[in-house]
Order: sequence, then structure tokens, then C-alpha cells
Amino acid sequence: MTHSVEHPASQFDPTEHPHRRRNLLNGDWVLVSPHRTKRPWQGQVERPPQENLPSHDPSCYLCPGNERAGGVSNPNYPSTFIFTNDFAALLADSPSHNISQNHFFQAEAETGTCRVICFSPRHDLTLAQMTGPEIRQVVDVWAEQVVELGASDDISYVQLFENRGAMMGSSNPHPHGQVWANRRIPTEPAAEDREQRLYFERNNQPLLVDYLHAELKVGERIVLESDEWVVLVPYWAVWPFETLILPRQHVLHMPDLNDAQRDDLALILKQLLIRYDNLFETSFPYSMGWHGQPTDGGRYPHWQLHAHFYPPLLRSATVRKFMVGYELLATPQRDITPEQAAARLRQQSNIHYKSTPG
Ligand code: H2U
Ligand code: ZN
Repeated sequence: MTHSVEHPASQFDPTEHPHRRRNLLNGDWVLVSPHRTKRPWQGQVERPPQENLPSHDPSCYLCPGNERAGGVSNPNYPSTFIFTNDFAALLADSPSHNISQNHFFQAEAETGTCRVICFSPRHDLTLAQMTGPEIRQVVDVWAEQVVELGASDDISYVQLFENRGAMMGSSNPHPHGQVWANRRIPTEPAAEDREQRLYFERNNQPLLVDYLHAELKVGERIVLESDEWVVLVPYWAVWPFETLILPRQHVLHMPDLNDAQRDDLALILKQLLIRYDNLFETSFPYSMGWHGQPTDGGRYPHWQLHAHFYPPLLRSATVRKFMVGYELLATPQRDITPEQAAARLRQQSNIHYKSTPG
């Protein structure tokens, strides 16, 4: 038998000592290794995004009036514009027969639809640079998409998301997001449904409502607060500057947001994105998306609407975090603590680094 030396709990310092934290929303664990932040970097350096884009790019398939890859032309849209993805990953009427039901080759036919949402006709803008009322229109479009697509008996989940920046695989700098809606609840919302349901059964309270109260009491992971919303780095964040946006009230999904909550959301989104851009003085790349209750007609009082932001950058505009090796094979790991990340984001100016004074 081997004997390990037990250190008294009082010596544990979460800013120094490796530990793991549990993701309350999906049950996964993340390894936190704060002592590792000092290691040198001689690995891959990314190319910063192209600056000084034109307001209209004749070769962009999302700009107003231009022809898309599928041959259809975009209208001269003045604000937001939604179209069915010309290369949709899900189709409404794909055949459902001929799927083998063998233990070794399990498969299910999946149906649904994919749409692209242009946030603005301006090729050169990002959400961070759009005005509050313009972002509010995007919020309204998000809510409308959940209502419209979720109304179908064939749609159980509507996933709104945005891939921003080439580093996250976005194909085009034109400000845009996507919505994918399908018949079955996908993996991540299904895990969140399970954990929120379990907590509600035990505590008769929505998990994220109680979690927000706990975070507000501690304060150290809070990034931004407004009348209706709170932005925080979750206790279990995997990505260096990952954040969670939570409403103060209990809201099941986007369509339930009232006017004040929507206006306020537009403003806090802009505030967060300005801070993200200021952090490394770059147009900050990320994947973001909304999670709300499923739309299969079930009862989901345990759900709380929220948005996740997953940005890949770690040290600068050109050094990113990789999810490889141990992370792929064992469990995700981070170096900078969520508390340190929240402090860095809080310190950022609320004026965009590109805006000219005056
Ligand atoms: P990104 O969010 O990864 O940039 O995706 C943009 C989507 O736009 C992508 O899913 C679609 C692609 O299939 N697209 C069209 O529907 N029409 C086009 O003309 C080009 C790209
Ligand atoms: Zn464009």
C-alpha cells in the first residue's frame, strides 16, 4: 500500500492548486490547473482577423442584393434577413425507412431545418458595433424563430447560435448567425434538461435561478449586471473567457421575454461584446448560442433560459486554447481560473477600442 500525505483543507488555494469543478448544467467535470499559466508558448499563432472591411462586399453571399452559392439573390434588406441554409444539415422530408436497428449499428433518421440569420445589411459591422435598437431587432428575430419553428409537431428543439470569426469556423465576416431546428432534442440541451429536471425534483426551484443567487452572493465571477440580466463566468467554465448570460427572472425560453428584458438584453450583449473585443484589441471570435426549453409540447418548469459564449482565445489575439490531447481523451482542462477571467473582463473599458473619441 502507498501512503499519500494529506494536506489540511486550510492549505487549499484555488488560485494555486489543481482541482476539478462540476458543470451543474451537463454533469461534466473540468480540471483547473492555475499553476500552469506561467508556461511558455512556442506553438501555433493565429492570424488576426482582417480589419477595415467594406460596408458592402460584392463577393459576399450575405450582403444585400448579392447572389448566394445556391443561385438565389438576397433582397435589398434594410435590417435583418433570414433564409433557409442552401446547404442545410437537416432536411424536413428526408426518408425515415431503411434505418438498421441492429445493436452494433444504431441510427435514427433525423429531420429538421437550418436557417441563416443576417444580423445587419452592413458587411463591416459586428454585434459589438451595432446600436442597441439594431441588436434588439436581432433579439426579436431569435424569439420569432423559436415560435415559428417550434410550432411544428416535428420540431422538439430550436437551437439559435452564432459562429464568429474564422478561428471558430465562420465562413464569412458578414454579421450572421444560424438556427437549426430538429425533431429530437440534441445532446447538449438534453443533458441540461436532465440536470435541471433532477434539481427541480429535489428542490422545487429552477437550478439556474438558485445558481444565479449563489453567484450574486459571492460576486467574484460576475462580469456585468443590468436591471434584467447578469453576465458571469460560470464556476465550471472550460474555455478561458467563457461566459453565461442569465435573466434575473425565471424565463423558460426566448419568446417569453418581455419588452424591457429584450431592450436590456440588447444593451448587455453589446456591453459584453465590447469588453470581449477590448480584451485583446481584436474582433473577438466565439461560438455563442441560446438554450431554452424544448418545443415538443412538454412541461418544462425546471428550465431557465440562458446563453453560452465559448471564445477560443487564451493569451492574445493570436494565441488560442486547443481542446486536444487530455481534453479529448480524458476531461477538459483550463489554466487561468474562472475568477481571474471574470476580473479581466470586468476591468475592460465599456468603450470599444475602435471607436474614435469625440
Ligand atoms: P457559418 O456560421 O459557419 O459562417 O455558416 C454560414 C452558413 O451559410 C453555412 O452553414 C450557409 C452555409 O451552409 N451558406 C448558404 O446557405 N448560402 C450560401 O450562399 C453560402 C453559405
Ligand atoms: Zn456581406
